[in-house]
Amino acid sequence: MKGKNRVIFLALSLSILILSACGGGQKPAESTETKPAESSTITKIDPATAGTITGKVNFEGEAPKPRQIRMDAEASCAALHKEPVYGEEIVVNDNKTLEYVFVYVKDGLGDKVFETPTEPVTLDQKGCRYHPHMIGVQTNQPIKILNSDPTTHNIHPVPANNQEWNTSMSPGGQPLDRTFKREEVMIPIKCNVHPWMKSYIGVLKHPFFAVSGKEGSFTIKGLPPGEYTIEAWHEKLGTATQKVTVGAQESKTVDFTLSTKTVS
Ligand SMILES: [Cu+2]
Repeated sequence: MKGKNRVIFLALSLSILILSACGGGQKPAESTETKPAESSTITKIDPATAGTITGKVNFEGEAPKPRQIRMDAEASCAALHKEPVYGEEIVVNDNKTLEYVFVYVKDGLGDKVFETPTEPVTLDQKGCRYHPHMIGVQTNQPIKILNSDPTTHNIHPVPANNQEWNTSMSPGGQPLDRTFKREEVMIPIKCNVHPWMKSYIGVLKHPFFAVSGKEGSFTIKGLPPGEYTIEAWHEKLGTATQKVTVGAQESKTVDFTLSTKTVS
């Protein structure tokens, strides 16, 4: 390399080095953590304008035969049941609707911030099962986890967007208090001791969600007027979405249909 070229080459190399040192590093991962809101920014639910969405989640097709759970591997669990126990992954009600569908406002609330409830949602381990099978909470809302069984459980959420943890809970021990900081639909929960134990927790930044019940119905109350996308999420049958406009004090019906064909 000749004199002048060499100088240019050296200068270029130097600037690349400086650039890499200053700005070439990895950007910190963008955090979607929800901090407890300042009271001044909280959107208060106004009962004079709040709307409601109610509906049902219908099941189409032939209901799969309920799967019997065998607890023989753990005598202390089996001893807690006189009747057969069935899986809750697909529960088709007598009226051909589905239980345990998480229905929530997926889109339409913009940047609105809602108060974090201080009241915990309880998740119990009873009869070597989770009760209830599915819950919803807001980000940073406490979840109170109980062990009502005479056996040890090891509760283990397996989130994709939140902190993973697992904790052993012995019989008669203190309840656990836990929170999730980020939105996630849904977090699977398992027990490291009993492979048949499974539940789901939906975590949202707002209070507009519900879990369909024994009649397959759900109610989402207190919605500010607006245009919303509502999603129904089922652990085996996939999701369905619908758009709905809710006016002041309006009550809208949104029904969903899921089948073994809707699995996405
Ligand atoms: Cu367990």
